[in-house]
Amino acid sequence: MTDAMNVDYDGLIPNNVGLSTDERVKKALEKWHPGYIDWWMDMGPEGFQEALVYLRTAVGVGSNGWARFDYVRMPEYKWGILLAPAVTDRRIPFGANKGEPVWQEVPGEHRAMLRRLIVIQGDTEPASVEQQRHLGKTAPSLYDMRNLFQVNVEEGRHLWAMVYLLQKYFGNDGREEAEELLRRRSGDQDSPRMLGAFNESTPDWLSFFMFTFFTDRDGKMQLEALAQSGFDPLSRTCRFMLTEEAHHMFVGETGVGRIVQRTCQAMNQAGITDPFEIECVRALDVIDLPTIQKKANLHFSLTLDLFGSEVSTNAANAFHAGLKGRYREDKLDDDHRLETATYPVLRPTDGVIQSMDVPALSALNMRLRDDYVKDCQKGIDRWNRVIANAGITFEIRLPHVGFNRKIGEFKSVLTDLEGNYLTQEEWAAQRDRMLPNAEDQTFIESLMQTSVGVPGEYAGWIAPPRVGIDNKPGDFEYVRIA
Ligand code: BYC
Ligand code: FE
Ligand code: FE
Repeated sequence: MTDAMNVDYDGLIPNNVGLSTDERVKKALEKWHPGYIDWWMDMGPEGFQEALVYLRTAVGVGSNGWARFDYVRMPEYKWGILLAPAVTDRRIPFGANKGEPVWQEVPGEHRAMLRRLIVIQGDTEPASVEQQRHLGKTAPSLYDMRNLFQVNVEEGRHLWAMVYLLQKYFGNDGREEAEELLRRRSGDQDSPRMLGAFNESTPDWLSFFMFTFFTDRDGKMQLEALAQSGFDPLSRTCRFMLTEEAHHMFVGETGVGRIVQRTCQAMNQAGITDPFEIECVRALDVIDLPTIQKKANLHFSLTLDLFGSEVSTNAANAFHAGLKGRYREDKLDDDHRLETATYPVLRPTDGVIQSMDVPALSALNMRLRDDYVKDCQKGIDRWNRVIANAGITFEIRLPHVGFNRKIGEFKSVLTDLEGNYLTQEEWAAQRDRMLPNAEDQTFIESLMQTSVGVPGEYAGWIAPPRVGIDNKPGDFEYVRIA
C-alpha cells in the first residue's frame, strides 16, 4: 500500500500513503484543509485566484510520466501527499545507528529534534508563496506567469508534505505546529517566518528569478540532506519534493539567463560595448549587467545565512542521530560517522580570513554550504556563456562567502565582494556598488509596471524561452485570465 506508484484521487486529498484506510490522519488533514484554503485565498497569488492556469499535477511518483498538465484554478489545485517509493531493506546511512533498519516511526529520543527540522522545512514553503504573491500583476509573459504559479502551488504542496508528517507522526503537538504554519506570515512584526531570508520581500521579477535560483537551491540542498534521513517517511517525502524542485531552479536559472540574453542583445543592437555605461544601457529599457550582479550578490548572501552557523552542534546532533545527512551521503566514501574526521572551515580572525580544520561533525553546515556554492557556480557559468557568446566583456561572479552575512562566522565583520575587511565607513561608502540601492530598485520596477497578457508576447527586458512548457507552441495561452 505505502509504496503504491499511483496516486489515489478518490478522496479530498490525493495521496499514495493509504489515507483512505487511515481514519485518524485523514480526519486531521481534512480538518486542517479549510484553514489552508483560507490561507491560500488570503496569501496566495493576488488577483489570479479565478484564472485558469495550465498547471502540472502529479499523478504518480515513478521516475517518468508522473505529471499531468491541464487548466486549473489555483484554489482547486489537487494538493496531494506523495512519497517516493520505499526502498526495500533501507538502512540508516550515517551516524551512530548507521546500518540499522530505517525508522518507520519517530525514534522517541530524537523526537524534538526531528519535529524542529520538519517545522523549519515546512515554514519556508508558505513563506515563499507569501513573498511572491504580488508578482502576477507584473509578469513579463503568460509563460512566466504560469511558471510563477506552478512554483507557488508546488510550494503549497510542500507545506502539505510537512504537515502530513506532523499530523501522522507527532500527535497533538504535531497538530499545533500544523496550525502555527498557517499562522506565521513572511515579514510580519509579531509572528514572522522562522528563517531570515523568508522575511525579505521579493519585489520584482529579477528578484523572483534570483530567489528561485539561489534560495530554492538551498531548498534542494536541505531536501537532499533530509532525503538521506534514517526516518524513512521524511526521506521518501523529500525525495519526491526534489523532483518538483528541479523545475523551480529551472525557472530561476533560465529566467536570469533570458534577462542577461536580452540585455546583451539590446547592447549589441545599440552598439554599446561597455557594460558599465549604465545610463545608456538603461535607456534601452533593459537591465544593465552590473545591476544584475548586485541582485545576485544580495540573494546569494541572504541564502548563505540559511545554512546556519558554519560550526554547529545542532547539525552535529542531527547527523549523529541519523536524522539529517550530507549532500549525496550515499555516494560518499568514508565511515559515515565522522567521529574522528576533520573539515576545513573559513573563519575571520584578526586581519585575515583563515581556513581552519575543525571536527567534521560540527562542520556539516559548512560542508553543505560548500556543496551549494559549487552547485550555484555551474548555473553562473551558463549565464556567463550567454554574455561571452554576445561578445561582451563581463563576468557575473559569486561574492565572497563572508560578504553581507547575518548568521555564522562572518556576522560580526564587514567585507567587500572579494572578502577584504571593511570599516563601517568603508562599507557605507561602498554599499551601493555592491548591493541594489533605491535607485536601482526604482529603475527595475519602472520596467515592470503591468503584466503582458497576450499569448506569445514578452516584456522588452527579457528574451522568450527556447521551448514552451509541455512542448507547447510559442503562442500558447498558459494562463486564461478571468
Ligand atoms: N535565520 O546551529 P545553528 C526551502 C537559528 S529552503 C534565523 O547555527 P542549525 C525553500 C537556528 O534555528 C530550505 N535563524 O544552525 C526555498 C537555531 O535556533 P534555535 C529550508 C537561524 O540549526 C525556497 C540557532 O540559529 N529547510 O525549502 O544547524 C522556497 C542556531 O542554529 C538561521 C531547512 O532549512 C537563519 N537563517 O541550522 C521554498 C532544513 N540559521 O533552534 C522553500 C531544516 C540558523 O537555537 N532546517 N538559525 O532557536 C535545518 O536543517 C536547520 O534548522 C538550519 C539551521 C539549516 C536552518
Ligand atoms: Fe519547496
Ligand atoms: Fe522550491
